[in-house]
This record gives sequence, structure tokens and C-alpha cells, in this order.
Amino acid sequence: MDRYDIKHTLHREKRPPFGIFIDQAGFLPGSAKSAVIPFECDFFEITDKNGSVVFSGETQSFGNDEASGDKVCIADLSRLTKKGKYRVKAGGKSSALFSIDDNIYDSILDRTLKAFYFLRCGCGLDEKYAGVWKHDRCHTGKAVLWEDNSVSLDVSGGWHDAGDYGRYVTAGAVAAAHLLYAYKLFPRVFAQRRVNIPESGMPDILSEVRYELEWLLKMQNPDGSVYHKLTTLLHAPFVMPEHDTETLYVFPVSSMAAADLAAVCALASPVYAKFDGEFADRLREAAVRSAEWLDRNPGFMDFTNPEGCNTGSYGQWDDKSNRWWAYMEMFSLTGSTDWFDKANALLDTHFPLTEFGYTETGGLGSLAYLLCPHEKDESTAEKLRNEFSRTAAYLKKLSDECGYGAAMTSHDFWWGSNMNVLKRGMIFALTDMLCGGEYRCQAERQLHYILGCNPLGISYITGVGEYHSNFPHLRPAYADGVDECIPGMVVGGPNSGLSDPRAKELIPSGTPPMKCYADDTESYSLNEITIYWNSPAVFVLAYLSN
Ligand code: 9MR
Ligand code: ZN
Repeated sequence: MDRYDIKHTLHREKRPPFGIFIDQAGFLPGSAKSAVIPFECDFFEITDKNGSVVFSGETQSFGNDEASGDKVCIADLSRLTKKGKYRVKAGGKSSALFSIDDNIYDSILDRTLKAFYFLRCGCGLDEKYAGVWKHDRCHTGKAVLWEDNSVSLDVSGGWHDAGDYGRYVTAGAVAAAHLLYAYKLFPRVFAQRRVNIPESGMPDILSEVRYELEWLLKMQNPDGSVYHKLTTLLHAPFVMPEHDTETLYVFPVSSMAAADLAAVCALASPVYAKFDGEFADRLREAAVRSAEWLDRNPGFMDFTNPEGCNTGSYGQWDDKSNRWWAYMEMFSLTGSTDWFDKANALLDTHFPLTEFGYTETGGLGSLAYLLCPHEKDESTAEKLRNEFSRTAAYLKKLSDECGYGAAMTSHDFWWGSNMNVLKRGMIFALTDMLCGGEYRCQAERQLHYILGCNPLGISYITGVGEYHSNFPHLRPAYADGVDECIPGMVVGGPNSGLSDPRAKELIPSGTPPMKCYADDTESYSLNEITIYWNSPAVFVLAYLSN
């Protein structure tokens, strides 16, 4: 799978229309506000909707920014607090339109959450909920067990992982966990939030996550082992999901899948108890079953693609952080110190305790412990809080040293770099909340980078901002024939590894890491979308809306 048959004349990258870079959604009235000017100039002005100058100031020289290769100066407009819509002007250039308002995060949160509905599999997307992005029922048939083709299973449902139509347990569990923690920590943000999905009776975020959890439960064997993934043998061509009718295979079990399933079900069970006791019980039973399987099977069971299969593998080096997460969620669910001891025994095995990715899940386990309702071992809790504080302090330094405010070094721009930025936003948010670290401003800056304060001046969330990604590597977005992309999707972003042929074609060698991006459908290593790039965005937006 190297090239796709994609008509580039239809989906062509637009040239960035703005010369000054700013968060295109905007700012809360009381927040720090700045724009980045990628050329030398002494003064800037802010104009309102009618073009009248309402604010002006001197720029601050920042100097060379390593990751972008830009020499930048900063326009600090924090003192402008009046609500309205504005542009920054300097040196004959302009920024995109941005707002100062109390509700700037609301519609972005709605759209990034609704994005999960648009990725639902095993059902049709009705026009009533999906508008022009509706489609027929997809992937509803049974799937064949890879190891024994005479067995077929009903494993329909869940979210499409990404631009492809595969469904992968570890990726799904982690994305669901980000959303569940967003709900757990910021329930008021979601209590009344409606994003026009078919279900009702509980907050929409929980209905949406339930859609994935029901699928995850189907991926569990009676003995508690869990299949790693469900995909066709090869990635589908760029067709609508209902036209992808190749045989679906259920691929072998992995220990990460069992761990992540146990963890997310243990996390979810008490959250749903208030709304649906029967579902909460099923989640609890599933969690116990997989956690016990994990305990009986202490060896690392990786997953590698069998010969001839080219869909995602989500393989790992080890499963320590997944076990840590599972055991800590089990402790949180049951209060049984046996689970705590099993988790604690892993602490010396050295894995990051503040990571929120689909391979390194240590941060989720740490969070489970710090938020659990039982009496805690103070020294473990202290260690975890210290880890968050230490990591956040380091990341703040990176953010301060970056002209665009991203907590990234120039070596951090790999496949899905936008997830790195957003995960770091999560760490700032959590350190702020759990350790009293006052990192709100840094969390905001990560989002500002995603929404346009970056050296390409592009908002990396489809449909958000005047100039945003619109041609992601996302099959329905290409095949539906609708000009405007499905909104609320976070694209992967700059990747200095240029890990696909189209990226190598589009990005000249020597391009600075933060500029290794193109809004191009074919480039999966620059411009795909995934559920676990959207979920940290929802988390950070929920934190900032709280
Ligand atoms: O997000 C994954 C990225 O970090 C890896 O570098 C890349 C290559 O292994 O795979 C990405 O995951 C893809 C997955 O394998 C299949 N669905 C689409 C995912 C996003 O590109
Ligand atoms: Zn589908």
C-alpha cells in the first residue's frame, strides 16, 4: 500500500492566504492573547470587523524559532479584552479573523465531539444527524476469524479508526478513555451538551462513547482475551464505507488489547452506573474477566501483521504501561489492594507515567490512581503528582522556547505530531488541576498552535477557522463528493519523517520540521485523521470550557 488512486486536480492544497498567524477561533476575554509575525516589524494594529483600528502596540522580537526556521516577533494583544471579531495587521499583512468571546470553545468542542458520530461503523449516518455527510449502512456483515476461517463473528459497530475503515482495540480504548476522563473531570461541560446524535437519556458524550464500548465488548472472548483488531486484509480504496465490501477479519489476540479493554471498561462502569445499571454491570464483568486473563497471562503478547495484511498493526515494544493502566483502573473500580499491588510492582520497570497515547498509556493509569475514590498510598500518589509536575515544567520550558508556543522540540514532529501537541495540552491541564501547577495558559497555547498559531497559519481542525485543513486522508471525505470536509476532525499535522510517497513528493527536502505538512488527501503520514487525535482535543477543549 504505497499509492492511492486519488484525483489531485479535485483536492488541491490551497496557498496560505494570511501572513500573520493566530488562533483563528480566538481567545477568552481574560486570557493571554498573541499572534506570531514571521518577519521583522516594530508595530502591529488590531482592526475590527469594519476595518477600524481598535488597538495597537509594539511587537516583541523573539528571534529564531528552531522548529519552523522562522525569525519571528510576537504581537501581544492580551490587553484587548472587548468582545468582538478582529484581525491583526502589520507590515502590510493580515491575520485571519478571530474572536474574543466567552464562548469561543463551545462550537469547536461540539464539532470535535460530533466527529466521533461521523466515524461510526455498522450503521448508516442519517441525514437528520449527518446532513450532507450522510451515508448508507457500512460493514454490517459478520467477520471471519483469521486463525480459523470457518468461524464467523458479529463484531459490527464501533468507530472507524481513522482515514481507513479498520477498527483497532487499543486505539479505540484509549480514545474512549480520553473522552470518559473529559466527562469525569468536567461533567458540567457535558451535562447539557447536545450534538445531534440519535440517542438520548444520558449526556451525548456518554452515548457516543457507549457506541465504541459496545463494539469493544464484542471483541472480547469468553475467557477474557481480546482480539487486537478487525480490518479487511488490505486498506480499502477511496470509496464510501458502504462500498467497502471486502471480507473483514478478526485478527489474533494481544495482551495490550486485553489490558486496554479491562482498563476502559473498569473506568466506564461507574460512569454509566447512574444512567444504565445493566450496562454498567456488563462493563464491570468484562473488566474483571480481561483483567483476570491478563493476570493469568503475564507474558507480553504483541501483535504483528500476518503476511499479506497491510492495515495498521499498532504493535508495541512491551505492554507494561497497558498493564499498569488496567491494574490501576481495577483498583479504582474495586478498591481491592491486590490490583494496586500488581500495578505498584510495575512501577520500577520504567515506563512514562504521564503519557496518554495509544501505546504508552501510563498517564491514564496514573490518573486512575490519583482520582480513585479509595484510600491511597501517599508515597505512590506523591510520586505520580511529582511526575506530572516535573513533566509539565519541562514542557513549559519547551513552549517558552518555541516561537509558536508549542511544547515541542524540533525532533518531536513525527506522524501524528498534532496528537503530541494536544497530549501535552492534556498534561498541562492535569498538572494544573491535580498538582496546582498553574499551567492553564500553556494548555491554551497548545490549542492556539493547533488552531492556526503555527508557521503555516492553518487550523488543523477541519471546518474550524477561515483557513483550515479541508482535504484529509479520510475516505468518506474524499468519496462523498461534498466540497466542505466533515467538520471537527483533527489532522495528523507536520511530520519531518515524510513517511509516505506523496509527502516526499510535496515537501522539499530541508523543510523545517514544523512546516512539513500539506493539506493533501493522498498523504496519510501528514494529513490523516484518527479517533485518538480527536479525543485529546475534546479533553483540552473541555478543560478550557470548564
Ligand atoms: O498513528 C499511527 C502513527 O503514530 C504511526 O507512526 C503509523 C505507522 O505505524 O500508524 C499510525 O496509525 C495508523 C494506523 O496504523 C491505521 N489507521 C490509521 C492510523 C493513522 O495514520
Ligand atoms: Zn464501517
